[in-house]
Amino acid sequence: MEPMPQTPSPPLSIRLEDPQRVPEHDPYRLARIRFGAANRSDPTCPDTLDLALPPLAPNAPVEVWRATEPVHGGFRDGVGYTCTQQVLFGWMHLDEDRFGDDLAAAAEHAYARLLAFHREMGFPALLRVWNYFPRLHERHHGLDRYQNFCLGRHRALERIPLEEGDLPAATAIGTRAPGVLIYFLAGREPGRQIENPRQVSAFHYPARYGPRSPSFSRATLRHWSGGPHLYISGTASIVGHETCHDEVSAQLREILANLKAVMRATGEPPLAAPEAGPERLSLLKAYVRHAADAQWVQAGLEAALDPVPPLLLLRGDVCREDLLVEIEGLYA
Ligand code: 3EB
Repeated sequence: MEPMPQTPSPPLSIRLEDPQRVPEHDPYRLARIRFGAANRSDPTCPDTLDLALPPLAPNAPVEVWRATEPVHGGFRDGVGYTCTQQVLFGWMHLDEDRFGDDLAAAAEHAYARLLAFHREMGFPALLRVWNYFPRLHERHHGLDRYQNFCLGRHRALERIPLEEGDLPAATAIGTRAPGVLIYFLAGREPGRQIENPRQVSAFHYPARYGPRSPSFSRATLRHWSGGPHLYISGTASIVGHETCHDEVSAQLREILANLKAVMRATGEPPLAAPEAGPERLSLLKAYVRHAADAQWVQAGLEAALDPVPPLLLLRGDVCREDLLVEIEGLYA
């Protein structure tokens, strides 16, 4: 009998799922990301991470990355990973005390290791990175910890052959529990980096935001056989390089305009269609500084988007003290 012709699909899906329905083991699972009070990782169970990002709505879902082929994984020199023929998920969970509270040194160490790891594994294209660490606004050596993080990340990145235009999409958010957790998605072939015409590229921010600019692009567009994915970075109420609005609902509207602008900047239908906006995305993750603002974020999204995509509201600190909310998105 001839095999059924299969519709090609991208090598992974990323979805929010009911924790009751997520099995303990799944041979096709790349990642299971849970949200709560503490950071936890287990080298013997490298597909699972617990992040210290408390959900701000009842019945918190789990984020599940599922592959189209069986996954294998392991843990090597501080890096946990899972992979298929086409994609690599990897993470590092660092105890900062080893670095004497020097987050620049910790970030430089983590990035040097992660960058070497995904290349050695044969997945040279870093598509998307998530960075979580505590006490984001605390000051050290004349800089806040987010600026120290940017400095260390920059130092590791400048040692490898990488152009500005190759920087991955990213998220960097403050937690309230110890531990630095960084995880990423890498592939065999690069995606296309997308910038937002409404915003100065983060890697060109002026020095007043820190001695080294944040090393990330606004989004990565990857055409998998089977369809495009757009991985949109954490997006805040920034126009040009400046924070706009001091009220959460106004910041949310600016974020929605930025998300739409990033989609348009791909220049490709259906993402760039004039009528296409964030309601076309398949996942939104909103980080809210003050838990009490979650209701305004939820209400604002419901008023602006029909339908509201699958949404996860998390408590997290955004990297400038005047930013109250930040939203990342996925089109898949
Ligand atoms: C901004 O646009 C908001 O340093 O990796 C968003 C996403 C932000 C990623 C990062 C920072 C980062 O500047 C902050």
